[in-house]
Amino acid sequence: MTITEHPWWKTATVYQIYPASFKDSNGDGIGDLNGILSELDYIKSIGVDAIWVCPMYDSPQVDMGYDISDYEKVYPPYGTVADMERLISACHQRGIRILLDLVINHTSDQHRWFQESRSSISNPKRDWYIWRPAKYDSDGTRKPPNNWRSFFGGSAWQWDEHTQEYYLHLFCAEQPDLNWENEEMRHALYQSSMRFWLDKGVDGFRVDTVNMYSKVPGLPDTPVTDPNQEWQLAADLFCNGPRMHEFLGEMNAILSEYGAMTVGELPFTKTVEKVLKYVSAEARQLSMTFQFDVVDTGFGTDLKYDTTPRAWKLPEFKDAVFSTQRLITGTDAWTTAFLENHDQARSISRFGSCATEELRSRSGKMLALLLASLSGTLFVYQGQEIGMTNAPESWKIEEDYMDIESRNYFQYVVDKTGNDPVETARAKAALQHLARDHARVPMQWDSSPHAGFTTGKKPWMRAIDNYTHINVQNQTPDKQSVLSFWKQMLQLRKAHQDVLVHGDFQMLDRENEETFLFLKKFGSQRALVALNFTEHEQPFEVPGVFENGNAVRIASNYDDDVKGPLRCFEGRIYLGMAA
Ligand code: TEU
Ligand code: CA
Repeated sequence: MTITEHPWWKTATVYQIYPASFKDSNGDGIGDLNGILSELDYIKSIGVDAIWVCPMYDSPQVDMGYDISDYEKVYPPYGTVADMERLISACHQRGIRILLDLVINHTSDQHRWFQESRSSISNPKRDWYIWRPAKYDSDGTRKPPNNWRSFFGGSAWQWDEHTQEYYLHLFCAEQPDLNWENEEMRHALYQSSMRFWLDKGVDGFRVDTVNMYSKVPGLPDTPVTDPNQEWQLAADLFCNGPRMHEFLGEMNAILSEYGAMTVGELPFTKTVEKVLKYVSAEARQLSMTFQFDVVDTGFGTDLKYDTTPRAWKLPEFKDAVFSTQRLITGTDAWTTAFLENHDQARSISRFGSCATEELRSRSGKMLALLLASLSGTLFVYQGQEIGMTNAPESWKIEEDYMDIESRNYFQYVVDKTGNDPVETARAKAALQHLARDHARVPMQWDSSPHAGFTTGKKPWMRAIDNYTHINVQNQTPDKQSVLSFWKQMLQLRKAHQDVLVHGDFQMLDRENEETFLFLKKFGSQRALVALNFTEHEQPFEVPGVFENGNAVRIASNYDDDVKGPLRCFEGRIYLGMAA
């Protein structure tokens, strides 16, 4: 099959699983592969077509498995390679495809390649990572090779006493960046991380930080954008480097032998021209990418958590949606739709409301309706289908938050401000609103202790107390639940896939700060989507986009078919022919 005919993944909905927090099968408090296996029928019942399993490889878990020490082994608390083989075939038996997470910008510092690389300057694998000598100030103080900041704070360079050089780590010091300039390394990497699992039958990969493999030659300093900080965000120098497309071409040659699909994470890439180089079918690089425009809404511009809750207005959100939707208009490219993943706080808490149970349920359904009507491959994150929320304000950063990014940021603010109460309270509010932790809590299965996630005494991370009423068991038989609504929306999306999955997106009310109206177009088919992002009634009339004004309301998160104003967090889809 050529990539331009309709491959399976275009109309697919993918369900993302975070192994540590999905389901614990043996009571040790850590989710595992057998836990996933035991819930495949549940996953199937939602109506999804594929799962994406976050890193389940062997790892010291400094960054929750994004620090891989062996691509060909499974992290023992999660299970074994044989368990993975069983999971792959159990998925396939049910007609579910399975994607793994391909994390190849860096490895763990415990990977044997890095152990060899750091053992001496003359080791044959020395050049498999990015080593540089120190720079020295006029007063003889040792300095890293450049001023780049790591994503998790501090310099992106780590001094190695043993060989007296620095190595580069864009993420934490335990995640050294691989040197993609070294061809031998690349081929060993493709073999170990890709072929090993493709040979076992996986259907594709979510590709971590896919645009950072090629860095700007010479690794120069980045211009100082924030003079108050020693280390600067250097994204323009380590994203989308000159050899990126050559490397992806090499990878694609292997992936296409297996017909594998890829979805690459494409941060810091905003212009359509740049994105199209990754996702146009003709370019043969990646099947699709995750753009960050939508999930970055409300982030601080330099530091993500340097912000306050809800520091955004609806037009910005709409522009972000538009920038991902427009990728397929008049091109051969493909796109994705998502509001959550393991790096994002919960969408209801960010874009809806959980002030009351009624508001949570209403806004959760409105967001489901939005996602179901966007073009591209749809990704749903575990717990999103039952409308899980952020952890409450009562949670303590030092005790209940586990993510290295959250903890490092909070510590940075404490240190920088001398523990200033106003500044630390602001940082805490930002984390309560945006931290990655909110997605990483135990999945809420039922109202038994720890949300039914584990039968053990203590989960690795605390469950959110609202599991007593927000859980799979409650919502499954309840026709009015967020879960039941998601199931309906996924069916509706399939039933109208031309216009909902493949249609061109046109924004109708950009300046409106309360409602979001857009049109989807496919041939002469039209779908009008109307969403109220507030608790208050908002004026609305079906605009003159349909032939003879004829349109059928095919979906809503309210039962009665009212034509007038949009009620509290109401969402509607109307279908008709072009005027
Ligand atoms: O995230 C990479 C990524 O693009 C970061 O810039 C992201 O914005 C980060 O989470 C900062 O908030 C991937 C994984 O999804 C993430 O979980 C890992 O921590 C990271 O790569 C390192 O492998
Ligand atoms: Ca377990």
